[in-house]
Amino acid sequence: MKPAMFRSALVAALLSGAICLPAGASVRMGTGNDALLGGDLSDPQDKLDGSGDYSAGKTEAEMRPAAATWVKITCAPLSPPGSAPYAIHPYQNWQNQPACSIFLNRPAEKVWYVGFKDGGMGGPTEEAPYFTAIQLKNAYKLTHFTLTTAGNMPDRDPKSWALQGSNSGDEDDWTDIYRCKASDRSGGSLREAPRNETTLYVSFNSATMDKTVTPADAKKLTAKLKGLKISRADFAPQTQAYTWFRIVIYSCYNPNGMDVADFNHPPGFQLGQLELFGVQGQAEAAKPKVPEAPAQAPVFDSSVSRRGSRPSSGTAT
Ligand SMILES: [Ca+2]
Repeated sequence: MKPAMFRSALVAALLSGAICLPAGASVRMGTGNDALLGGDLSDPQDKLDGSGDYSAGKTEAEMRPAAATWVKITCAPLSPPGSAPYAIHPYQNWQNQPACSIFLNRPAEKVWYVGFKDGGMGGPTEEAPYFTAIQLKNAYKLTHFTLTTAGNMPDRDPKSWALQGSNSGDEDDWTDIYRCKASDRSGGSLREAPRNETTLYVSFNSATMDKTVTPADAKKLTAKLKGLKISRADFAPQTQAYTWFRIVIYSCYNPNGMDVADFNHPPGFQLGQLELFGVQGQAEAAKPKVPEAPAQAPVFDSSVSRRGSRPSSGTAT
């Protein structure tokens, strides 16, 4: 292919959003807890420290961190009632590595882990992905986010994944903000090494940064980037504000399966941290629910919440 043809094919592919930008498009921020930008939407005051026991079999209300400012976290997979309790809600995990870990500011010590065999249903798929979703008190247009890998076992990194927004949190109501469809490391932006690395994904470049992000975020970014230029955005500037955001994982680098060949290295998924940043906006009202059946005399009281039922709608206004 001639260089000009290659360039136009590459531009077309990038514009279509069909492929993940090549490694290097996203900015490396360093490794360890100090690489985080901090003050993100899930914990604006950096009050959470990841301490505490998240392995006990207590209720969600008992285990939610007292300093948490979000409305709600939902996640998958969870262990259905009656099965082995690998993870019974977003704040609990048999190995003290619950879904909420990705908001606890300590990726060097605490990660979200799902073993494919032990509670992971054999691994994430397009039809049944893993996710952690967070509902915030206000709606935001996402301007940038960071992902931090776990400290070991790089093959548990997400391979195909997306960052999505919603104003209902319903299973069928999520919009891609950024999607990575990597088939190998060269197509993704998360690196095998170094571990515990924070990668920044942006909807701006250095020239447009100050008018895109909040003044507080501009200050943090300027300090952390230390003069490093951002040549291009990873995702489109957002016009829609969302109250819900989620990281959804469709595959990891280690293949799916229920076999554990090495008990010191079971196949699974791990993620160290997710930081979300945005400017406050007005959420579109969540779509009204259309009743699926004609209104008849109820045969059961649907107001009674059932254990294991889907999360209820958010409170978007
Ligand atoms: Ca944080």
